[in-house]
Amino acid sequence: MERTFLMVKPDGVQRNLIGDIVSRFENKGFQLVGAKLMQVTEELAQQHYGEHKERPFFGELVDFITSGPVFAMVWEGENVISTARLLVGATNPTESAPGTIRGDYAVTVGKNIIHGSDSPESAVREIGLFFNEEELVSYDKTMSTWII
Ligand code: DAT
Ligand code: MG
Repeated sequence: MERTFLMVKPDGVQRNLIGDIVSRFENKGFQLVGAKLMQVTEELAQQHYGEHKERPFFGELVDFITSGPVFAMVWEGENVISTARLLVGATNPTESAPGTIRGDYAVTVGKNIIHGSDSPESAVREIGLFFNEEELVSYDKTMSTWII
């Protein structure tokens, strides 16, 4: 079963959006397999956002993601990587549709509430950066037969 990495960013934690965000993915039919509130270190931030290190906003991005606790999660489900990106919404909140997390809660690209892996390769890489294998729990829910 496919897995993705999702993370409520420091703005989402400060704005008390963890519960709402978890509910959206639960209600959709995905399954939580790991989660923790944590402080991202400078080193982890630079690794996580490594693909953006030449971009002019890289410094701000690292400062922002380390500015307060984040809520890191791993979710499982059929096509969860691409579907979670749909629920998250476009990167720039000026373009993210109402009904998406960013569309409903965010105003500027620098404070866009949530991260979601953008591909199977990113998902594997990001899950490995944030979680140990022992922190992820696979289990069956009887409800899953009503979803897929
Ligand atoms: P996403 O988070 O949708 O995967 P991304 O990987 O292109 O988007 O960029 C990572 C984060 O960097 C994004 O969530 C917010 C920030 N960011 C992206 N483009 C930016 C820009 N032009 N100015 C400031 N921050 C930006
Ligand atoms: Mg990205």
